[in-house]
Amino acid sequence: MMQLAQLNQLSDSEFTAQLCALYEHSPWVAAHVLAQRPFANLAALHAALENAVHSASPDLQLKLICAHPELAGKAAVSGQLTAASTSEQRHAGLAHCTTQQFEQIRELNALYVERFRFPFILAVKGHNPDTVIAQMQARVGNAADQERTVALQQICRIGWFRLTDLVAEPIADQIQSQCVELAQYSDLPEGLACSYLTPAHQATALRIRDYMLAAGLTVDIDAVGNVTGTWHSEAESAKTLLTGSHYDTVINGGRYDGRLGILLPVAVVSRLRRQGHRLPYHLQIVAFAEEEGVRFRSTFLGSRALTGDFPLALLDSVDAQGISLRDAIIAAGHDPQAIGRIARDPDQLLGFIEVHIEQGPVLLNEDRPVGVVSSIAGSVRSQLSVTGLAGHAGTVPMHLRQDAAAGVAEMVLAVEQICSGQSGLVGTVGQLLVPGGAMNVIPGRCEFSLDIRSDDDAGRDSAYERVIARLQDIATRRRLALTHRKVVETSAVACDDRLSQLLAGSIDQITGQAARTLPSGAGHDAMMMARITPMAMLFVRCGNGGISHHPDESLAGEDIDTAAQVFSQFLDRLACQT
Ligand code: HGY
Ligand code: MN
Ligand code: MN
Repeated sequence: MMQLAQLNQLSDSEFTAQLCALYEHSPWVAAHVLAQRPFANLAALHAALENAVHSASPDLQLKLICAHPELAGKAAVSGQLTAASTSEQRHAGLAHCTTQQFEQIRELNALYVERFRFPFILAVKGHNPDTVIAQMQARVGNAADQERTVALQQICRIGWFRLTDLVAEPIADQIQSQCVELAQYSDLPEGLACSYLTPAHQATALRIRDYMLAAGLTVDIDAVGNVTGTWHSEAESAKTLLTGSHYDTVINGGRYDGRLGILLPVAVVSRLRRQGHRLPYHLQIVAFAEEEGVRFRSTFLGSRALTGDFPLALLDSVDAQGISLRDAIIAAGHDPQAIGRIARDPDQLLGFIEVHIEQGPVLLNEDRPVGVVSSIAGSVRSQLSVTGLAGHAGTVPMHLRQDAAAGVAEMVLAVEQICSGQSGLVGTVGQLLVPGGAMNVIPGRCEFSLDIRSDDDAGRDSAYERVIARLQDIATRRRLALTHRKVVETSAVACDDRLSQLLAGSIDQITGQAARTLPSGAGHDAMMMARITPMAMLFVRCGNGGISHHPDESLAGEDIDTAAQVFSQFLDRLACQT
């Protein structure tokens, strides 16, 4: 593969010649971006090529669309396809489909061309004859302008897959630009919010699927929206090592939380495969669809589907718009009835390893790029509601008020005071709301959240009881009613010694420094996976004081490089023990 740096140096004619196969018989696309060199990363080059396609005249766009062959069509039968199309159609099984499939595709091609006067275009990577036929059947009824848009989008996807097969870039550049690209899919006009199964979340899943396909993985999106890429071992009966992290985010979050743990394994596997590397076990990278608990206040939905304890009772819970979890899953095109089939067989697993940003300052303060997680703090999270008496802000004397918000304000300070008094204990009120509040009305109701964590379960549980008791005292004294409901309760989890030692040995070898072991105050999918298989976690240093769950979350390229080398070394060390 050519390095992007080399491509940037080529003469104009060599550059155009190198990229002429990306867009079928249409070298003008590559020529169009010549003047924009040098490209900082592959994503920037692809964005420029995509812009060349979308900004071309309608005539030129139609010419580009018509330059494409039919799928399993006459050109394929007569061997007239370009090398790239030949390979793509062969990998999708179109050169060996059954007579019936072939006949169906031929009929659908004819119907499609008769309707639209241009060929049906699909990036067939990851497809098979049946899914190609399903796509043709789904699209043949579209409106003409819609199909023209889809055809150009598919042409750009084909171009991107071909580009990633042709040109390589430094792993840190790839991961950084993919984190930037995924952060563009947001529920917000500004900043990153990717809540479970929103349109932004679904677009993120499809882009992660494409990253996995480009890395040569077999990809599946399951009934709760987890995107799983598998690198199959040649030993069919081999066990599976799971890795991955979540792709949903908090509101106004950072671009690395969760995503690094998906993109780094994908990038490492892509390079290992191209180097002809083989593993004696299957490697599955899981992009978990829901970990943060933002939309339905239930965390770890993605990983709990794999561990077989997805909270089915929650399917009737509703989000802030009154949409049930069940309806959100169905609206995203998934089948709630199929959730039970996602559970993994623990006997088939070697373990689970999660790569994640530290989300704290320890590695930064000790000038270490990576560390091994010793344990993950457990947490108890509750939704609380305080009811007082609404009234006129101007007429009710202060001593007669039952002000719900004033009561909660005192309660928040009580949480802070109790949780400040015990090492390793933290307490947070992250949400606080006066439903339907108005400036001139004494709050009759106030809702808030409570998140208490510690790496010591007993200490956390006793702190939680003391907090609730204190909140009740405050409510009683203020003639308020307090209700509270636990929504999450996860015990602290120790990481597996054997896998952690393999990680530590990999860190020693790659960094030349004895590995630092540290606890995680943040929760992670790994704590769910620990219920069915041994797990370990690799922490990667964060910049900006270690800030996270914030747009200033940051990660240095050299630390991505180090983490990728450690991850790769870990895979090999595990292989030696398998
Ligand atoms: O809240 C947490 O610890 C994680 O970021 N979901
Ligand atoms: Mn998080
Ligand atoms: Mn996370």
